[in-house]
Amino acid sequence: MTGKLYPVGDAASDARITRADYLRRYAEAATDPEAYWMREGLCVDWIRPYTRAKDVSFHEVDFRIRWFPDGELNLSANCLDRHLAERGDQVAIIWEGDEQGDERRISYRELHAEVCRFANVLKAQGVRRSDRVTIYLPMIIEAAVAMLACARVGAIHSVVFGGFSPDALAGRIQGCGSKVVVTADQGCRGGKRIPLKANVDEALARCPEVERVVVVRRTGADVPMTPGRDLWYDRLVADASPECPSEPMGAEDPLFILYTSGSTGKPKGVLHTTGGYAVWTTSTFRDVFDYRDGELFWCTADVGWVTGHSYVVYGPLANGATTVMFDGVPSYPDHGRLWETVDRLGVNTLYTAPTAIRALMREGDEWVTRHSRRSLRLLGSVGEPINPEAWDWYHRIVGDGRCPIVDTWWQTETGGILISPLPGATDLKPGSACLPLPGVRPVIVDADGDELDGPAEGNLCIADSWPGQMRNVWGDDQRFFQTYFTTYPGKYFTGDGCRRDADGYYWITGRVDDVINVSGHRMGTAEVESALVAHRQVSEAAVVGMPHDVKGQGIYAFVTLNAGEVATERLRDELRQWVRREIGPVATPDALQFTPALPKTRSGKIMRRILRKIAEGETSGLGDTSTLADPAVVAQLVADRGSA
Ligand code: 6R9
Repeated sequence: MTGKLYPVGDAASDARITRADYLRRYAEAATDPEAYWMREGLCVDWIRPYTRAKDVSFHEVDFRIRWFPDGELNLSANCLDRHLAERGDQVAIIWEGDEQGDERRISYRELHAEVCRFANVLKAQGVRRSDRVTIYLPMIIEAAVAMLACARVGAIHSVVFGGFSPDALAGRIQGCGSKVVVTADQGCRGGKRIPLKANVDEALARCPEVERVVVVRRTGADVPMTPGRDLWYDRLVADASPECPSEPMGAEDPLFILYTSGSTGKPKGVLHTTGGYAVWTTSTFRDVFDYRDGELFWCTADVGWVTGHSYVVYGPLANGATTVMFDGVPSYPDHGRLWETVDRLGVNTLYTAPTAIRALMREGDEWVTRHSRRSLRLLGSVGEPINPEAWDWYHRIVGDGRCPIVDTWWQTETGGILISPLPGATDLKPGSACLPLPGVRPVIVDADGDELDGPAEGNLCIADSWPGQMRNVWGDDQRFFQTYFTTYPGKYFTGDGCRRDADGYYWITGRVDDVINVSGHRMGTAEVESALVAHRQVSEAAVVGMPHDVKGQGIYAFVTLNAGEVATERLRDELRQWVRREIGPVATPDALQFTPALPKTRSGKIMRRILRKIAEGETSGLGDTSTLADPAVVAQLVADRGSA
């Protein structure tokens, strides 16, 4: 199957990159990467020009990933200062609140001044180059300000999603040793309040190293302030100077840490550095979204995820775009929210996740068609595979069949988009992320690590580096190499399965490791399991993904209780709430099945393959169960399935 084809057609007529351009650039980047990147690197402004582009080896003996290594730049200056002369009065960010029509606009000049003020605040609080700052904020302009202020003074930001629990927050603060936390009194989501400051207070009971908490007033709620530790953002900023020179940063100096779930252990602190990340987000934003001056770009992701870093903040601002920050949800106050907002603001590109598309599709076309959506030119999708039905609805109903869809495949680790159509260059196939960007070399390997040619299905690796690649796991060099470069030596392993069709198009089939993709958010099965076993009545837990109509994947937990404990409906609810509190709402199990035992091999390994099948409801073809220590366990699991 190669899928239905949507030819480029009209989109090509005024596109900046045509098919011929794409093919030429792809070939150049493949044959002479050094020359290609020496030129492409100039999409950002350098304080000190680099004299070479690429310095990389994926092999253990001389392992290194360095891009533009002797260059110096500042990403905050690239996002702000360099636009002041030409577009100082242009709106940089439109903030759209949780309540429909609650808007705030900030120009490049104003944003520059605000970032300088907050950068001076950080310095006054003792923050220096390479210090870590944890940002735990809602989707408000101050979140972008805090990120850019860190980048300006050379501090490393670690943004933690506002939906994470105090526990998860504490782990991430300790993980990178932040001494400063930036938060808000409360957040607002779908009409509800999120107690951000209270969560910070709870987390900090376990983080004695934190010296300062800067609190933004979002709702004006009365929150307790710890004297000597907690300070109000507005007071600090009001007294600070609106001028702050940006630190010249080495291209390989760290820019940020972002924690993400892996298949084992605690979440990893993915480390990105300055130069390569700047070049990758700047150039991919420009090319994939074919951004034109004066347009309005809306990525609905939260800054707590990598998509928010790269395509709400850095990519758009480095390009001098106007970017929308949305502090609400697509279902509030009703299911027409996105389209009402698209019309009211005049959005040209909408970039969102399949889970949101599927949820809205379920509510019926009326919510969409009662709004004009005439401003839309391009639609984007990210975070998980988009099923062809949802793609078709997005294209036909939301885009009235006029707007190309860019289905962009990438990861926290990749910094920015790697595989995606270009709107004027690529014929589209619903459900396929299509083709690699110039400089990206995907390869499909089989279980033995052999590269497969032509049409094939297997594990997705990337054969060579690109500038936006992560550089390390914070505080654990071994884990970086071990996680990504040992499964298939000499290649970066993505953790995704993938098919390549006869036209060379890539179809991502989902994770092949123990990561579950819930509504486009990564959850490690190990994290949910350790939360469950922390409950005093639980003995063992195994967690797998299950198909879910809206979320893509849901979380299915198998739980065994301690001797003497009784499985009840109440305990099932309690355990689901427990996980929600321990990690956050995204981790709440959708199904929880009590079982007297888990299926294990004789060496004691849980056979997840079998649990996955049971969670999928595929109880007939369970495959070979003869290696199990106790095959009777499986019959019991199947019999009890309905109870979850
Ligand atoms: C950007 C982001 C990464 C994982 C990735 C893959 C899945 C992302 C996708 C996609 C199919 C797409 N994924 N985009 N799968 N088609 N267009 O989501 O980063 O949170 O690190 O998740 O998401 O499985 O490996 P992250």
